[in-house]
Amino acid sequence: MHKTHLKEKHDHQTLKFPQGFLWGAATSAHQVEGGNIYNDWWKWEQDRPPHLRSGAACDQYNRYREDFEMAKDLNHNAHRLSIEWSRIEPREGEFNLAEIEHYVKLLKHLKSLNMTVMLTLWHFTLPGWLADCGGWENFKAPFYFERFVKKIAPELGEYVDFWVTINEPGVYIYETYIERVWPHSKKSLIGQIKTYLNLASAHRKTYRFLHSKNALGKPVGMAQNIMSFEPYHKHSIMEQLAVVVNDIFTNHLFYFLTRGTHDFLGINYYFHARLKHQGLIPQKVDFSPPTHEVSDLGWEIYPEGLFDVLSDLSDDVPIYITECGIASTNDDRRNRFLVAYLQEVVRAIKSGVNVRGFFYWSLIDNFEWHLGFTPRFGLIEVDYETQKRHIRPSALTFAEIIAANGIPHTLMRFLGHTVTSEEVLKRFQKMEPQHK
Ligand code: IFM
Repeated sequence: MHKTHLKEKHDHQTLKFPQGFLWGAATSAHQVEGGNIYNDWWKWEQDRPPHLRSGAACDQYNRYREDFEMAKDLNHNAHRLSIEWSRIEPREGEFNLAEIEHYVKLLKHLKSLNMTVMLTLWHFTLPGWLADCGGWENFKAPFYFERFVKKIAPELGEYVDFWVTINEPGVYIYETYIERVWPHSKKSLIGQIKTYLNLASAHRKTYRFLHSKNALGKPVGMAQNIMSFEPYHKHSIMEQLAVVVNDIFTNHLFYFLTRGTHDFLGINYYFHARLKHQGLIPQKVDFSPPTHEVSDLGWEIYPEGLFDVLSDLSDDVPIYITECGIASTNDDRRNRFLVAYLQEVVRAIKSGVNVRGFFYWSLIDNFEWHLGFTPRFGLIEVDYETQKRHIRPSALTFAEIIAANGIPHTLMRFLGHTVTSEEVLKRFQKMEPQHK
C-alpha cells in the first residue's frame, strides 16, 4: 500500500516517456575506431597537422567491449554505430572477410548485452578507391554502395534491429561544396547536385534491397540533419519566405526525393537559425553569450527548436532522434542540455508526435572531422594519451533519466542552476541498485 502510494507519487512527478522508448548514444566508425587507413579521410588527414589527424582515435576497434559495457552500465538499452566501408572493401570488389567477422563479433557483443542495435552503413567516409574515381559524384557510386550492402547485410543482419542507410547528406554537401573544409572540397554546383542525387539513389537502392527477400526485413531509414528556422523579425515577409525556402531545402527535399523509402525518420538535431533580412538574401544571425548559451563550437543551445522540428516532421512513420548532443568541456552545461532538450521531446510526444527513441551524440569523446579532437561531445571523457575512459557526471544524469524512463521532477532544477558533479553523484548513489 505504502509502496503503491510512493510509486504513484513518483510517476506523477516524472515527465514520462512511452514504454519501450529506446535510450542510447551514437558514434561513427571513423570518429572512434582508429587506424582507418583505407579511406579518403585518412589520406587527406596526412597533409594536416598531427592534432587534426584521426590516428588511433579512441581505439574503439580494440576497445569496443569496454565501451559497450559502460553504455550498458549507464542503463542504455540501445546503441547507434556505423561500420567502415573501406575496411570491408579496401580495394574495389575485394571484400575482407576478417573485417566482416570483426563487425559480427562487435554486434554480437552488443546483442549479448541486450542492446537494440541501430547500424549506420555510410557515415561520411569513402573507400580510397571510390574517392579516387569521383566519390559520390561518380554515377556508379550508388551501385558500388548497394553492392557493399548486399555483401554485408546477410552476415550482419541477424544482429541489427534498425538500418540507417546514410548519415546527413546535407551536411556532407555543405562541408564539401559550400564551406569546403572536407576532403575533395571544391566549388561545383554540378558536383553538388550529382552527389545529392546519387546519395538519394543510394538510399533508395539499399532500402529496396534491405526489404527484399534476401534480407531480414528490419526497419530502414536514414539520419538527417534537421534545422529549426525562425524569422528574425516576426512580421517580415522576406524573412518568413526565407524560412520556408531554407526549411524545404534543408529539411524536406531529401525526404521528397526518397519518399516511400523510410520506415522511420532519423533526426539529428543541433542547429537553430534566425534569418534576418539584410541585403538581398536574408542571412543567418548568430546569437551568443551573455544573452544566449552556446556550446564550445558556438552552436546556440535552443531546445525549443527540437519541439519545432519534431512537430514539423511528424508523419505516419515513427521518429527516432538519431543524434542530439553538445560539445562542451563544461559538463554542467551538458546536464542542463539533457534535461532541457529531453523536456522538449516529452512536450512533442504529449502533443502527438510519435517519437520512439533518443540517441545522445556521443557515447565517448571522438574525432570531430576537420576540427580534430578538441570538441568534447562525450558522455564519457576520453584521455587520448592513455585511452582511459572517465564517466562524466552528465552520463549519470542521463542514466537516471533512463532508469525512470522519464525526467524526474527533481532534475528540473538543473535548468536554472549550476549543478556540481558532487550533486549528480549523490543523486546517482541514491538510485535503486538495479539501475546502477
Ligand atoms: O560528429 C558529428 C557526426 O559525425 C554527425 N553529426 C553531427 C556530429 C557533431 O558535429
